[in-house]
Amino acid sequence: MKNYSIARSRRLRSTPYTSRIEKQGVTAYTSYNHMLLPAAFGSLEDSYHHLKKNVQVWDVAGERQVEVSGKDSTKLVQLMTCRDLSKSKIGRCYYCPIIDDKAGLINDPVILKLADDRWWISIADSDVILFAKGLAIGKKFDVKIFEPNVDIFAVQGPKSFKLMEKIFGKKITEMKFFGFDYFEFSGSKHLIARSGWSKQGGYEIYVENTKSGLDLYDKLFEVGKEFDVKPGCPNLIERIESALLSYGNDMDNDDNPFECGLDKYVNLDSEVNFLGKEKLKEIKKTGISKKLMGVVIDAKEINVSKSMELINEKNLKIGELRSAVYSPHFKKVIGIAMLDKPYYEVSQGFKISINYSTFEGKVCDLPFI
Ligand code: THG
Repeated sequence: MKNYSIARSRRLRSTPYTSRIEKQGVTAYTSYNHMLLPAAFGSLEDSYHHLKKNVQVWDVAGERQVEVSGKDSTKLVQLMTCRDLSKSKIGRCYYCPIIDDKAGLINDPVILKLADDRWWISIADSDVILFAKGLAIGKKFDVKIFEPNVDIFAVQGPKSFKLMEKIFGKKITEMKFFGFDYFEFSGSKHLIARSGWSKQGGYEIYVENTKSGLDLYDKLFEVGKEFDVKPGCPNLIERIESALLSYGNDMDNDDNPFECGLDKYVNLDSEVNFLGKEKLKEIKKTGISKKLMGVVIDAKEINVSKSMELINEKNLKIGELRSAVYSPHFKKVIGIAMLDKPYYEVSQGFKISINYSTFEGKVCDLPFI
């Protein structure tokens, strides 16, 4: 496949880390929230093995924040998500589907409660800020909504704990999963969360003071030599093996949280008010007509740049493949697919055409085990 360069402009924003990762060997970008998001540093498979064994530093500044503050901020944030935030605590992160009145997914952010009247919505790739502003205007809410200057970088991998301990001391290793706290580095306090878009463990640093953040970025590479630290980015192989969903790839506004297996983050029995609540109750009663499932395909290679049809033995379309990659662990192509009812059953077989050849595959549960 021929590779094309991507044209830079103000619309496709650089991050404070761009000049660094370009010196460090980034080889591919994607775009995320109108910003550059690194997609590869050479071989995906080499990065995957390295991430599972060591530690990497990722420029994920594309995970932009939508800050909502003011008297009605909690009401607005709750209105946008089907997850009950009434018992949420300051200093915690919450993975929350954001849905519209038809229960269609708008985004699947991590929401941080900074104060009783101040929230950060750490968004996936869609313009949540416009949705939030529209709702606030329509509801006449007393809120301030804006995109603050926050540029996240992540430290991911099993050795991230030892590396971060060298800089911040033991306290940082005691933080619980999805907790956050403030840690001092070169004269600035940084919000650091135990989170990240991999299942290999690690942290995300929400950098507000760019100068100090860049010093910390450099320090991690200096101190990290003994842990074989490398630059990296969300890894397609690792994230599919770990079944971390990607908004815009695996699901979008035409899918609801039940169809995407996000049932855990839907609370219909509490008193809280959110968009799409009645619709979700109705869907719960009548049932879903499609479901996101895992698939395993007897192939060695795949490149998904649009939905690919899954066909049964009668040549009927039974679903569509939305993300896939060759997995060195399973030694097959694995993927995430939306299967139509009644085909969303484990062991359901299908055929798929990849580069004009036909391959056999099977449906399986998510996460893959
Ligand atoms: N970190 C931050 N912001 C983000 C992402 C992130 N915004 C965009 C995108 N990633 C949002 N999507 C996800 C998807 C999954 C998770 C986090 C963000 C995740 N899920 C855990 C899991 O599936 O095991 C646990 C969630 C829970 O149960 O609370 O971590 O990565 N800042």
